[in-house]
Amino acid sequence: MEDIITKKTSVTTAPQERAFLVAVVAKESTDRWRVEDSLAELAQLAGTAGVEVAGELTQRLHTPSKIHYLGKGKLEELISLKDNTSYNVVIFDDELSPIQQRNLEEILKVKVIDRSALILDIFGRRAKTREGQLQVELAQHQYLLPRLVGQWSHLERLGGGIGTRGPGERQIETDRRLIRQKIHRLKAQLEEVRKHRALYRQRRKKSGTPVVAIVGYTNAGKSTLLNTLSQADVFVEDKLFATLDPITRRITLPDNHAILITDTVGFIHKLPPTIVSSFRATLEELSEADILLHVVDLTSHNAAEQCQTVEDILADLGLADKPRITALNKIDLLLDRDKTWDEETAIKDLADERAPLDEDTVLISAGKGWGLTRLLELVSHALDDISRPSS
Ligand SMILES: Nc1nc2c(ncn2[C@@H]2O[C@H](COP(=O)(O)OP(=O)(O)OP(=O)(O)O)[C@@H](O)[C@H]2O)c(=O)[nH]1
Ligand SMILES: [Mg+2]
Repeated sequence: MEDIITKKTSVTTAPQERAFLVAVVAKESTDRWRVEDSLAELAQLAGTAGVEVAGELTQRLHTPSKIHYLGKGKLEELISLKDNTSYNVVIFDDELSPIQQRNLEEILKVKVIDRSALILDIFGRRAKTREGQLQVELAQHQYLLPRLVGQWSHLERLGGGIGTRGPGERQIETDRRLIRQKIHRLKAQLEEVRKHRALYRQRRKKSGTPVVAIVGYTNAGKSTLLNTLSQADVFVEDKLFATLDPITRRITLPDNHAILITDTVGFIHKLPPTIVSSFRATLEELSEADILLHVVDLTSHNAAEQCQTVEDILADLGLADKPRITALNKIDLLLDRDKTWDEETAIKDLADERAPLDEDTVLISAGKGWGLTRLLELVSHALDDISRPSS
């Protein structure tokens, strides 16, 4: 059982994996991400998982094929590229159906995984606390359950022969039952974690200290901001999903009021649905917050798409109407390197140059500590608005 789980949700068991990345642009898709950008991000995810990228390929299709996902010609191209690029795993940018995955593995004769499995693999390595580990395990098992069917008939077809059919089918049932039992147990354990968190939040609420939750795309600088604001020592890294577990610190605003500020898991384009449902305990921290502080990496050329992705996920979580402050981060990287800038001129120059900022948006550099006074003023104002709602 463990073997199957590892095979389906881990990409880095072999010594060095060389991945070929594949994306299909469906003509009817309403996704605002350009396929090149989505693939570049997939490469970044592969890098975070320690996988080398051997090459990439895209195809425009009306709808992806239900059998092989790719069209026939592209599939042949992919096979012909194997010798030159020596890839030993293929990663698809969309979630594959169990049948597509199995068929592709049979034709390509290498491991085939999808973006969801890759993200689950990274989450698996990043989870440090019991809560994080339970949530990732739940997501992995939920991802795995519908994929078991292919697993055994795949083995049968490779092994073939008399007598394999019956036991194989019985084996699927046994494995499915075991996985369902495991999902059931994980859910029960997570329910305990949720209750504990809820109790803790209740106590926090009684104390009357407002809570601000930092949200944003992965690698936007959320943990860096928490560190700078609270002199905390949260792990920061230029890789994806450095943070999985929520962490809360107490800080004092310029108006001398105390607030609690929480840093949580980042979001990403095509975040696997099993992650969203499994991370309920963690994500409930967001729904309990008084204000969401959305940190955006202004230097990313996909800043707009990243913002939209975060907003879409927040809307899915029912948080679209939660009071929001937006902090456009990493402005230090946008400045002329030959000049020495101070905080005030840096912000003024950028604000003049960029589109006018609305009253809930600030320019900051979490790394350099720029713009944070203004940011905390906005937090104070927003909290005042909440405690004194306009009639
Ligand atoms: N130059 C510059 N780099 C920054 C700034 N803020 C964050 N970074 C860098 O951006 C990278 C990601 O920062 P994190 O704070 O780990 O980002 P995060 O949003 O917590 O990311 P996840 O936990 O992975 O979702 C790190 O290499 C940081 O040093 C900034 O204001 N300026
Ligand atoms: Mg972080």
